[in-house]
Amino acid sequence: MITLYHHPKTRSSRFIFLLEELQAPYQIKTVTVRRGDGSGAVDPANPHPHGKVPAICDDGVPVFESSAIALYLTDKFPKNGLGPLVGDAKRGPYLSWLAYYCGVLEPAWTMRFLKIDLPGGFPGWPPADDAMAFTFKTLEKQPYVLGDTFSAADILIGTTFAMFMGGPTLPKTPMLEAYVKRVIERPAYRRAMAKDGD
Ligand SMILES: N[C@@H](CCC(=O)N[C@@H](CS)C(=O)NCC(=O)O)C(=O)O
Repeated sequence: MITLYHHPKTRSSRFIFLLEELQAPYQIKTVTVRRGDGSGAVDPANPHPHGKVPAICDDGVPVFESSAIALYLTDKFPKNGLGPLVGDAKRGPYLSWLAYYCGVLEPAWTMRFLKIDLPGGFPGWPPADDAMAFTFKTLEKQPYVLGDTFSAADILIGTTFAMFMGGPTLPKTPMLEAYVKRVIERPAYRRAMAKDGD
């Protein structure tokens, strides 16, 4: 049984979405987190080393960081094909997009959001415009980041786009709108939102 350590309307919400897609046995444990406004506190029940969400426990074994959790869950519950397995030609692209999401897209967007720039660029990731250009180019030629196959990588990327599209860091374009629609119109997303909490 998977326990998802969750706080409503945060990065852990999309793991309810993924667990619903996977039809995995899971329970949600709602925990407190520190909020940007200084309220809230780390919950001692949360196994995440920094008290963040998401984290999961699988029979007592903790897993943290969104990309690691996505990979762990799609490997463990493969029947609905949410993540290409070892031996599948799409395994490499899948791992790349999971890592790219957390290691490139998130930091690049965060710097842009905070209006922080370095003259020579950042040492570990490209400028936000380059990362977005690559992502958009991929989605212009195919419905999902892996091609025709919806995967957990789209859960991470599509739900982030859904949240920020039209804001200062992400334009609202017909292509992006169509992608977000494909992701959030899935029945598992609706079920997840009903379980997300306030
Ligand atoms: N890199 C982490 C980020 C997790 C994260 O920052 N989560 C936020 C909620 S969206 C959080 O727990 N904030 C509370 C805190 O920073 O203590 C991941 O993707 O899993």
